[in-house]
Amino acid sequence: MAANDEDDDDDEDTETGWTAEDEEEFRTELDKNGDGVLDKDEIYHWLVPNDYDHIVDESNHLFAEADDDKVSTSF
Ligand SMILES: [Ca+2]
Repeated sequence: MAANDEDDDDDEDTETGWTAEDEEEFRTELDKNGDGVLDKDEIYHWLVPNDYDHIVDESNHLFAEADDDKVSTSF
């Protein structure tokens, strides 16, 4: 086992730990106003994306956990 096996992403910046993909995502998706930092609204949209419905996800999770015979319908 090599000493650096946990970090198998060759593109990762050793100082920041960010990959080129991380930086691209930050610039194009997260930093909406392009000022180089995330303000509270940008952080909120990062943590709670508009295209993800937590209620539906939790409902599906609860039904899956409660459904003993695993015959269920997801929303
Ligand atoms: Ca910003």
